Amino acid sequence: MTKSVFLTLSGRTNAGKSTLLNALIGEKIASVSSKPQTTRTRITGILTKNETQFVFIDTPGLHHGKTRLSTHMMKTAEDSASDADAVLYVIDCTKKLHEQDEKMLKSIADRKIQCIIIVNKIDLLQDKSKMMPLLLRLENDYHPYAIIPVSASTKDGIDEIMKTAEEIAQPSVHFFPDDKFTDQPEKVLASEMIREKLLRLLDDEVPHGIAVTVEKMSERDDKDLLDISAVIYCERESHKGIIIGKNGSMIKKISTSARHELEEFFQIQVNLQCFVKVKEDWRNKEGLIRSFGLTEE
Ligand SMILES: Nc1nc2c(ncn2[C@@H]2O[C@H](COP(=O)(O)OP(=O)(O)OP(=O)(O)O)[C@@H](O)[C@H]2O)c(=O)[nH]1
Ligand SMILES: [Mg+2]
Repeated sequence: MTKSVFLTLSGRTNAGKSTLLNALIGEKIASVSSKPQTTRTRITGILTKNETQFVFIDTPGLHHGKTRLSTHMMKTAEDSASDADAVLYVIDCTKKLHEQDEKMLKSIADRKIQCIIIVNKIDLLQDKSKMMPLLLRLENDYHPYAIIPVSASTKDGIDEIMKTAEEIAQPSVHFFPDDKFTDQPEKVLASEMIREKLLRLLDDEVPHGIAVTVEKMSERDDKDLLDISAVIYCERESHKGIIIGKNGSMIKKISTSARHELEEFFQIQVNLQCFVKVKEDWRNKEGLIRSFGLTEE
């Protein structure tokens, strides 16, 4: 008999949800960076082990944002929680519990959604007993199904999450082919890999105003080469200058780093062309947000 379980990854921005998704799936499908608000849409990671199919849904982190894009991101995060069999609520154990954590955990408990609290980044704690007060408080205040301390970076505790997810799985058909590990189209995966490099290599001022679309992705007939052409959108001429860099040095660095990851992921040589264009204030323009694929409609 086959089984399946849907789990939504929820939590504050930077808690490590996307790192955890990649660790659970064993493939890098979600962008990770030290900058807040890295994830913008929901990303599904799929893992089929024997009879059970695990579907993990990564969501944009909770934050206080003012743009329309932020509003969409928060709606995506909130809607995703109610769609799943359980929520994996991710907390960074090196930070104090945030008011947004408390609100969200309470709302999950009130809605009787099964909650597994993941206390992440334990590799950063010298003294593990330091997290005891946090664990006790979480247990007392929210009565979750389980609390699991993990390190998404070192994969410590990942097995425990899988075991707990297995307990929740219900008899059901598999909703995805057993060999599939994400529902993201290849063009979206590629644009996210490029956006991740931009987030990592650029200063704080620019990254939030960036969107990347892959316009073309095709394999040559005569050789093993994948041509990818991408457009990087930013909000200001001055940002365009920063992205391109002196004599094109920054865009070259970004392209090279993205190309390496694309080649590893798609297992083929890649010819990557990146163009930079300015679209002012796109994060407040509904039509543009939609054209970048950042809404669910
Ligand atoms: N030391 C350590 N760092 C971690 C761990 N998990 C994530 N990080 C780091 O934390 C930062 C944020 O990780 P992400 O996975 O992008 O966080 P996120 O929750 O998806 O963030 P948003 O997409 O903005 O909501 C990155 O720099 C990660 O490398 C961990 O277990 N240990
Ligand atoms: Mg993320």
